[in-house]
Amino acid sequence: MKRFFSPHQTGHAPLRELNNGEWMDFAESPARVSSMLAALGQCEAPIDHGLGPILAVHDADYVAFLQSAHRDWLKAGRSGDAIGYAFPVVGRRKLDLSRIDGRLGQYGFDAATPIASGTWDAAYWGAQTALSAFDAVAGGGHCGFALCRPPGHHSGKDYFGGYCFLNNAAIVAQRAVDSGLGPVAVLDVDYHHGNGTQDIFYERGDVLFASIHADPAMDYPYFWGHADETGQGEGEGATFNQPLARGTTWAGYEPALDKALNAISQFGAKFLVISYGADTFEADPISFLKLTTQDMHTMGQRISTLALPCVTVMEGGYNIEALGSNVDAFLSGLEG
Ligand code: Q9C
Ligand code: ZN
Repeated sequence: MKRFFSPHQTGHAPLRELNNGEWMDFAESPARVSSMLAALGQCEAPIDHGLGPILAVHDADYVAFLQSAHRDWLKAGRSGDAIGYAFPVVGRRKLDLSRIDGRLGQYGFDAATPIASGTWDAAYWGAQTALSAFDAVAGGGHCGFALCRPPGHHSGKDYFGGYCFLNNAAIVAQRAVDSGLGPVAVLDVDYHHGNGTQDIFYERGDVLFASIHADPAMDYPYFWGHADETGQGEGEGATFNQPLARGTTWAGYEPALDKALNAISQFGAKFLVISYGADTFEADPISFLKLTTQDMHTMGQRISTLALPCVTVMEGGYNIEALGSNVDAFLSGLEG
């Protein structure tokens, strides 16, 4: 399986995040990359596909915001990482605001996703990494892995949040549709619900979004990922959420995975995008499912029975010591 990574992606290095009312060290740290590279070995550098495939998913004004956000923050006389504090819960609409604090609220949905000086460059190259993994599969490979960082699945067409800025999984899924390789299924097995991916395809019948995640009644992102969200209009029935209780082990995870895989087969998917998060691991510092490294391997094996061409994009996973082994276990299972 070809693997892709760009060193630009370590340039995103916020210092701290707001967690449960206190500052804590930023969990989605560049050290995650070292752990993964140590386990995976050499990765190929991505090819630059430009902004085109990013703009096929994200709005131009949002991309422009990301490009200048940290500079705008410094221009306003601030230092350190940009973080918003005012959010338009009611009546969000397109406003052309100049004040950075207004813009952070306009485009961000949480206060846990700081923007640092290297954020845009890292997110841009993360998307290029995903697109290069897609090329490897579209060109005849069976599976490709994109070591994306920052992750992407919480990001929607015009918003960031949950450590995510560009939705790498959606960018690949859209690219597959545009290349005539659909219908496409996105299988999201990160601990958290992939609300951005769900939102992007919610009214579309050509992309299935199937997700297994911690019950949002208890965990971030709270407002999305509930079982009654099933899609709308042309997309009715093409969103499939399976929330799990905190503490769920493989015994509870496996039947949910089987249901998701059945749904993907029923849908008639011809191409698979996997949003893989290792934060389902039993010793993840911010998460509460109980999968072992061996379970990651079994999960990969199960998914491989679909026998679909697939691109795996990296999402979360915050136990730095075990991260590389968990990713490696999953990918070796997927390779069969
Ligand atoms: N006290 C991903 O795994 N922080 N994002 C939650 C709970 C945000 C996770 C704070 C977690 C985002 C890609
Ligand atoms: Zn996650």
